[in-house]
Amino acid sequence: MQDQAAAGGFRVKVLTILPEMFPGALAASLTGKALKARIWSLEVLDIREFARNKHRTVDDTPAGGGPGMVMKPDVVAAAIDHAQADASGDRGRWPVICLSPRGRPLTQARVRELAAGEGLTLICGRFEGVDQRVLEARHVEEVSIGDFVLTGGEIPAMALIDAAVRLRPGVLGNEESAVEESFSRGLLEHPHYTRPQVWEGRAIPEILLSGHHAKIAEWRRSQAARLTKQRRPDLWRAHTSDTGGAADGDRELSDAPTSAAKGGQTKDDER
Ligand code: 9D3
Repeated sequence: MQDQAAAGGFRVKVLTILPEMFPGALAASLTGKALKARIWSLEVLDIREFARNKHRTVDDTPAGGGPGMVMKPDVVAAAIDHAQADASGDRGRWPVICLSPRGRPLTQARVRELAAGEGLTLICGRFEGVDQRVLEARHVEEVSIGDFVLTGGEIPAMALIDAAVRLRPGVLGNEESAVEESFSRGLLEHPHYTRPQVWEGRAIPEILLSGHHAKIAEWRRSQAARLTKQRRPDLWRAHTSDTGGAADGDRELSDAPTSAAKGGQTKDDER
C-alpha cells in the first residue's frame, strides 16, 4: 500500500524553522520502530521555505512595541496551507495545533482524541509567538505542555507526537495497553522494585516477596493513594469525588498547606 492513510498510518506534519531537530528523539525506541514500520509518518516542513523575500524573513517586530519578534502571518499561513493541501478536510480528524506557552494545557484525554484521528499538523512556535490573525484565520488550536518556559515549540511537539503515537495500534505491546486501560484511574503509580532483594542496605518491602497477590494489590493501592495525596492533591480530590470518597481507608486530605505552598520539597520523599 502506498497511501499512508489507506494503510492506516497516522500522518504527522511539523512546521518549524529548525527542521534539523526532527525526528530527533522520535527516531529512537518505540516511536522509532513504529516510524520504520509505517504505523505513523513524519513530514517536516521548513517554515523558512515559505518566506518569499530574498532574506527568507519569517519574523518581524511586535506591533505596539516590546521585546522579541513575532512570526509573520503570511509566511506561517503559506506553510499551513501547503501542509493541509493533502490532509483530510475534516479538522476534527486532522487538527492544526500550535505549540505555545499560551495554549490550553495538553491532557491525556486530548491526546486520546488526537491519536484516534487521521493526522496532525503541528506548528512549532519560536520567538514571542505567531501573529494572532493567522491562528484565527486558520482555526489553529494552541496547546501548552505545562507551566515552565522552553526556548520553542519543537520539544513540546515531540512530546505531543510521542504521547499520541504510543496509543496507535501496534506501538505498545498488548500487556502495556491493557494495564493502561484498567489500572491507574487517575492516580499516580505505586513504587516499583526489582532485584537485588537488598541493595545498599535497602530491602524490597516484605509484602512484595510474600506471594500473597491480594495483599500485594492492596499494598500497591495504598501506596498509589499515599503518593497521589502527597504529590498531586488535585488528582486526589478528583479521584475521591469520582469514587464518592470511598476509594481509600486512609484519612482524607486535610487543609494543611501543600509542599509547594510551604516552598518546595518537604516530606515528599520520606518513606
Ligand atoms: C516573556 C513571555 N514568554 C511567555 C512565557 C515568551 C515566550 C517564552 C517561551 C514565548 C515562547 C516561548 C517558547 N515556548 C514554547 O514555544 C512552548 C512551550 C513552553 O515554553 N512551555 C510549555 N509548553 C510549550 S508549548 C510551546
